[in-house]
Formats: sequence, structure tokens, C-alpha cells
Amino acid sequence: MTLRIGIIGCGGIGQEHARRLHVQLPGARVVALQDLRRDTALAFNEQAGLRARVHERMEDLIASPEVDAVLVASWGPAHEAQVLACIDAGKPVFCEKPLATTADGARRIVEAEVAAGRRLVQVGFMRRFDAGYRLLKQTVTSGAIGAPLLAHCAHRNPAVPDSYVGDMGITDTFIHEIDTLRWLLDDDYANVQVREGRKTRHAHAGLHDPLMVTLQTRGGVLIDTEIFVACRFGYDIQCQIVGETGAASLPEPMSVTLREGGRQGGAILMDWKRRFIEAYDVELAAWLADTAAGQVSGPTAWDGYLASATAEACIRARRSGAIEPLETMARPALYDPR
Ligand code: NAD
Ligand code: ISE
Repeated sequence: MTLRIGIIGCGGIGQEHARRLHVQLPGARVVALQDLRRDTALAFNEQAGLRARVHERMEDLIASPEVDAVLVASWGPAHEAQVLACIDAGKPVFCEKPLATTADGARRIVEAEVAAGRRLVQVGFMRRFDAGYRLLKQTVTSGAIGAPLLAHCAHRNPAVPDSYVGDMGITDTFIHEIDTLRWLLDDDYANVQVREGRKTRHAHAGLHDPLMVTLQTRGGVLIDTEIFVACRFGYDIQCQIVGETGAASLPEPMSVTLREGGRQGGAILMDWKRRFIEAYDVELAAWLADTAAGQVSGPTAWDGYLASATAEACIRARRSGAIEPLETMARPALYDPR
């Protein structure tokens, strides 16, 4: 079975995913594109040789009988309306993170899916599909380090564009840790705290960088994360879980250790696109298989809602300087573990 996919948002990751689906993975063809900047969609269609239909409006792409499923890779603030339109049309939709930029927006998506009576949405939390994170989860779950007590994480980007401002360190970047640590520890969050320290002189005017965030799970585990998006030295993702009898760390990406010129060392990746490249492949292959089988087993709208609600609590905590409790709606039965 070949699924006919429509892509909304043909920028950086929209183009990566389109190529992945159309060229690399079996079982899919990209048949439709739409972007707020029509020229971007037209140019990409031409350059990638897709021969897809380029729609003016997202509503037309979603309603098209030529489209079986939709991938949303537009800017975060546009996701809510686009995902709601897919649910309304009864079409499976893969939505890049964040599911919505507010907890209320994500709650509306959850409510629409519950009203539709079936899961249609998968959220692009690709770290759940990364071989390193999967090994780490297996290790923690096996009991090899005893009960988890603490986690230490870092999310470092070498640089971000001038359009990356305000709370994007939380809503755009840290949202990956928010989802991944919930999944790794199989625990939900109880409270959050955010602290701003000394600002790097490499961050642009609209950005306070780095930030330190502490999440506490309902089971009591404390998770500290350094968010440092103008760190200059690399795209560097760290995660260590400390348990009662040991500590387990996320494997580093493979790189050759060089001894040369009186030094020993290896390269650090500079581009986020390379760090999780295999994870994106596994993620989208799983989405295609699930879509063909009429199910969603990856990160759901509920996971997207909890991530957005946690990010919102972090923004409150950043303003107040206090430890803020996380209050969420009750989980609808549609999202009971399967
Ligand atoms: P980008 O700016 O490169 O591309 C976004 C595209 O969406 C642009 O071409 C823009 O014109 C288009 N767009 C914006 N609003 C639109 C609308 N209302 N309708 C149609 N098109 C619209 O951004 P990007 O880096 O590709 O990020 C896109 C999304 O993917 C974001 O939500 C981002 O957080 C997410 N992302 C996820 C990962 C990951 O690792 N999972 C990595 C990068 C980006
Ligand atoms: C980007 O949108 C991503 O999702 C990357 O994975 C993340 O590392 C980066 O900070 C975000 O801007």
C-alpha cells in the first residue's frame, strides 16, 4: 500500500521529511504541498522533482481526495488550526513539535480527537525513536541502576537565528527534554522551576541564554537541564539518569578518536539535522506503518498536550522565579496505555 501524503510547511524540516517520505522510505509518496510562502513550496516541488500539487490553502490540501495523510511542519503557532482541520476531515496527521504553542490549544486538539473517537495525531518527538535513548530507557527499566533519583540533561545548540527569541528556549528546544524524560522515566511532572543566570555575550539581544530548568516528577525524581542555544561549540545533547545503585548515560554519537599534533579528541556535531537523522527515519517509518494499519502508537496528542502544559508552567516559573505546580486535565480514556 502506498500512502499519499500532503505536506504543510515546506521549510527546513518539512523538506527533510518530504524527501524522507518520497525518496527514502517505502510505502509513501508526497502528492501535495502547501506553504504560507507559495514560492517556497513551488521552488521545493521543482527542485526535489516531486511533481506534487501545490495548494494555495491548507484547507484544500487537507480536503483533497488525493491526500490520505498529512504531515504538518509549519511554524508552531499554525499547528493547532492545521491539526484540528485534519481531525475534522478524519485524516491521520503527523505534527512536528510543538503540537500547539499553548496548553489550551493542545487541549482543544485532545478534545477534538476524543470527540472523533479515535487517535489520528502523532507528534514529532523523534527522540523516542533514537537508538541511544531507547538503550538508555531499556537500561533504566531493567533495574540496572536501581530506582531513578535524579537526571542531568543538557540541550546545546551552537547558535540560533535572530528570529529565535523570548521563551523559545523552552517552547522550541526544551520541549524535547520535557517529552523524552516523561517517557524515559515513565512518570509525569509535579512541578517546575526556571532560573536565568549570567547571559552569554554570544546570545542576541532578544534572548537570555543559557537557562537552567528543574522538573520534578510525581514520583519525586529531580531533573536538571541546561538549555544553552548559543554555546558555539556544537549541537550537544546530554542525558544521565542517576539511580540508587548506579548512573546511566545517553551514548555519544559515533566519532573517530584522533591522536594528532599533541592532542587527543573527536568531533562534535554542529547541526541538529545530523544528530537524530536515523531517529527521524525510524519515526516516520513507524508513522507510515501505523497509518496503514489505522492506528497511532507513537507520541499522541495527549503527550503533545502534556508537553505544552509543562512548557507553559515553565514560562510561568521563569516569570515568577518560584517553583510552580503543574496542573493538567484528567487523561481521557482514549489515551490509556495500550
Ligand atoms: P522553517 O521556518 O524552516 O519552516 C517553516 C515553514 O512553514 C516556512 O516555509 C513557512 O513559510 C511555513 N509556514 C509558516 N506558517 C505557515 C502556515 N500558517 N501555513 C503554511 N505554511 C506555513 O522552520 P523549521 O525549522 O522547518 O520548523 C518547522 C517546525 O518543525 C517547527 O514547529 C519546529 O519546532 C519543528 N522542528 C522540529 C525539529 C525536530 O527535531 N523534531 C527540528 C526542527 C524543527
Ligand atoms: C529545533 O526546532 C529542534 O527541534 C531541534 O531538535 C532543537 O535542538 C533546536 O533547539 C530547535 O530549535
